[in-house]
Amino acid sequence: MILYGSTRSPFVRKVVVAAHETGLIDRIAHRPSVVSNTSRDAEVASVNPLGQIPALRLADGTALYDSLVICLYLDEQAGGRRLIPPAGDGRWDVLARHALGQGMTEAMVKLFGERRRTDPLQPTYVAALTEKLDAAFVAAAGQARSRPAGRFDLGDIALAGALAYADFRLPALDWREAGLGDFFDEVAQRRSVRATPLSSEAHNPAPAA
Ligand SMILES: N[C@@H](CCC(=O)N[C@@H](CS)C(=O)NCC(=O)O)C(=O)O
Repeated sequence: MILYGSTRSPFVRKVVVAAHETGLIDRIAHRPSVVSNTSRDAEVASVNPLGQIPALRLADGTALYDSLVICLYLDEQAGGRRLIPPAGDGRWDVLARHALGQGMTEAMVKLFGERRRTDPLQPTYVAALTEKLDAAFVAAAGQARSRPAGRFDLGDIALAGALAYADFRLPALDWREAGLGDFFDEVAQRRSVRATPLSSEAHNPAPAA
């Protein structure tokens, strides 16, 4: 399997954490790829017509994207059930929590993009993104309070990734204030999380997300 991605992408990072957690990391070849809203990479686009990372190319040529689809594929390859239950209430709970973490991350990527604009910020848009994130932090903190100790499913991976991305790009966002500090401090100890820090590596000079 070839994974097209960058160490600065929170969506790629979620997939890499999932690959560690499912024991499949050694079966993945990493292809560093530079993309942004305004620069398309031909090789990535040959796998994902949307031009986005992460994108996964299987040995038989099958292309898989986006990050959720890749995570579900990895879980199935590992026998299922590690990251998400195959059916029932538990599956919907994980997917809903994943959607919250994913939505947080998407809002942060937009907010980071707005902060980097050289034309005047759009205060209404920035305020709307900030309000969305504040509400999401409170909702996630409520969910984290009823989380069984040691659980690290796809929903937890998405949330942990969103919080790590906040520290990476938007350190002024006060998610700890909402009550997510204990959750993050626990999951930050996991080998999969420690092995996959977000970074602005040299091969990827233009911030893409
Ligand atoms: N929904 C996608 C989002 C992926 C995404 O937005 N990736 C960014 C990099 S962090 C990207 O490829 N941006 C370039 C673009 O959107 O054209 C997923 O979860 O995989």
